[in-house]
Amino acid sequence: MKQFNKQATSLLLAAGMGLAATAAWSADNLADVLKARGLSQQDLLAAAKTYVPTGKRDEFVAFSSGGQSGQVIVYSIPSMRILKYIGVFTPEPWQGYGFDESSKKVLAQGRIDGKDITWGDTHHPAISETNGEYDGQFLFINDKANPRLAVIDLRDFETKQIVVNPIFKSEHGGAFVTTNTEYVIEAAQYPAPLENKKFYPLEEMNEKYRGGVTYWKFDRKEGRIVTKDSFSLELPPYWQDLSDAGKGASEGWSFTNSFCSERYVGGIEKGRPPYEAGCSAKDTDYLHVINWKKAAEVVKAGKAKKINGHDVISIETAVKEGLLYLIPEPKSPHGVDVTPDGKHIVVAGKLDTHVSVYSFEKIQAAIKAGKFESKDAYGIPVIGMKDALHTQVSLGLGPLHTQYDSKACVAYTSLYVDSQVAKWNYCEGKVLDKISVHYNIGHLMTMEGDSTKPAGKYLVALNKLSIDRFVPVGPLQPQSHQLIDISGDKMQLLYDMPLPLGEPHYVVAIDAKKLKPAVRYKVGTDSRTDKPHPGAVRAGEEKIVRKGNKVEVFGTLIRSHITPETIDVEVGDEVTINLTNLERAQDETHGFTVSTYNVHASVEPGKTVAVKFKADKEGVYPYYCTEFCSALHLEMMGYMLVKPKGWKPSAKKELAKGSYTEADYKATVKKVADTQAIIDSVVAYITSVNYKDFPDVVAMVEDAFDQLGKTKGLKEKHEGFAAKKDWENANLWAEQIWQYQVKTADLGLRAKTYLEQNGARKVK
Ligand code: CUK
Ligand code: CUA
Repeated sequence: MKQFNKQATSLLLAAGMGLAATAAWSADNLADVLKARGLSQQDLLAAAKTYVPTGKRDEFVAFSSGGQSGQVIVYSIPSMRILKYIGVFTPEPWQGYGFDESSKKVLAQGRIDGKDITWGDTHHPAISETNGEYDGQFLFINDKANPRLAVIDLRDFETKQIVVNPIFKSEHGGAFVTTNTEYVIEAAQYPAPLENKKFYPLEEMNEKYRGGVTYWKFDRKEGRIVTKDSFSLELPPYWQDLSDAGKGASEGWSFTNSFCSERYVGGIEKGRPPYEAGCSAKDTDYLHVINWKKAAEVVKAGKAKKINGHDVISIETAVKEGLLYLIPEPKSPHGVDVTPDGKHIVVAGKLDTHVSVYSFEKIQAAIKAGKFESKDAYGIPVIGMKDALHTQVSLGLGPLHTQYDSKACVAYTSLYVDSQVAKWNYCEGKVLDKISVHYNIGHLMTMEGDSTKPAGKYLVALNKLSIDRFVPVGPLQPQSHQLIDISGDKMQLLYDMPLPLGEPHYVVAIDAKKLKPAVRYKVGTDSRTDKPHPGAVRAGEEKIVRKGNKVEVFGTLIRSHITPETIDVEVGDEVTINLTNLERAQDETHGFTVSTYNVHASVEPGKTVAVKFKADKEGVYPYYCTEFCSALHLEMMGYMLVKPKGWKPSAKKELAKGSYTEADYKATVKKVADTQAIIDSVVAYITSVNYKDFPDVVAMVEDAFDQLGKTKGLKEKHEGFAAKKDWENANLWAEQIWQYQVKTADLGLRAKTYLEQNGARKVK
């Protein structure tokens, strides 16, 4: 503590001195602020460790399950700033997810028995791995409620695929990846008959109900799960819970723990004690130890049976082929976490104070020697707990999940009942430190802490209750993620973060430098398939095609207009509007909606998206861009006119005219000349430096000239109208030149600022 105070004081001093030197922006000094806000020196230190100044970036990016929101939450560490919500199992309007045609198709992959399921209970995100290290390419996440798994591509942070588990009715132990992301593991939770739509009474639990674990084959090149190459292992009707893939020493194996190996069936309404009593009666449950590499070969050899068209290895075959073993684990365990070197497997029993550390070497020795203490009711060999244990450590009440540090042998385990995190040494089996969290922690997570190379530094506690931490917002309270500094011997609580979007169960964090997201799409890309979109067009190719009662629009978006600006249809027409964003500049996203037709698209630079609907109501419907994309964003609109069938105008009528004068025209022409002078000076600067070394600037410059290029022929046009003294047309076409100039200048100035701030050099 003394040490800490000294540190804090010198920090305070240094900061104070810094302020004194540059305090022009504020009359405050640090000591006054601390006093006024009631902050301690320790608070100040925590703030300094988490604060990311404007313009700077965080070190790690976290992907959190969004729980019942069916989404993924992306935030960065240590500032704990939220960056994005990714729509996964649930429609997400901002991204157009579920409101445009391509993303509807992704959500439709998640239909079960032909029914839309538009919510999910996401639990465990997993980042793709290469040699057991996070590679930052893909993210997987499971849906416990409706057994599904989703693939998110981290090039654009979009959900690309949803697969439905063919044999489970619920699941929990996913998503966990093997060390080179060959497979994504997903284990069942509540046992049920594996055949779809098959009914058996609960009295036949032992015979007809089954659990299991599915190995989803992942094709990294395609970025998709290949369902036909995926397979499952049938398991007894124990309630499989969490899984983890072996690594290093245990490469090729996977581990899935379970509870309710009692196979109890509750029934309060029948006078039977409830599940919670019957499912925790025994002192031990089973850890499933599975040789997935060998299992894949067994499937290849044709030894699996088909259930619902999916390859399933029966328990009998699994035992005969030596794929499946059980080890007792105390007591109603929850987490199973393989150590970074793959030599140990840590299991925590919710109702036991201990964590059990199993030795993979001992497990293998027992298997080789054929040394089993018994067989379970399904004939699966059971390895004796003593024969497999490395050590057991008493940590506290309600141990759940474990994560690892960059320091050898150091692990962190959440203590649900104690509301604490325990830091301990799994090699020597001793407790090192404990810290209180607020409150009732479920998962915890260290940076890259479930990979072969944990990065240490920070730990996030995912607390189930926030109780008194935040400003009250009603009975449904925010979730509470707490950031803890684990760089020293003693853990230090740094920051409380409320999460307002469903209960996150698990989160994974990756070094931000490993992520390589794109800033734009190749023009005309369907982002959900990564292929060229059939509705894409380039500038000048826009058109409206009618076939019977089908109207298809091929349009474009660029600041600040939508082409076309009028869409005429008849009542009952089926309307498809394809839109391509022609921008190359970073972050120039346009949105699109047609009023009251429940469609929305987010169209990032280069993307092509379609919205589709039936124009079933006669009337006038504005459509517009939904992202504030430029000074004239509000003008980025058009009208869809839904006319009665066979409607004809009664008499030829013209659009109303303005009352422009020669003076108006001359003023506009002058404005155009002045703006051109600004553009010329910016262009002179940009071309005087090495702008070609900055890809973002090159894209901006390309866009700028694209905009300016559109003025071609317009000068002749307005001069032609001026010669005929048509001041309205002369003025408006001159004005249109200015509109393009403004966008050019806007981009040019942004490029100039970027170059100045990023150290561009003069070139000859
Ligand atoms: S689970 Cu929720 S606290 Cu689904 Cu991994 Cu443990
Ligand atoms: Cu495009 Cu607003």
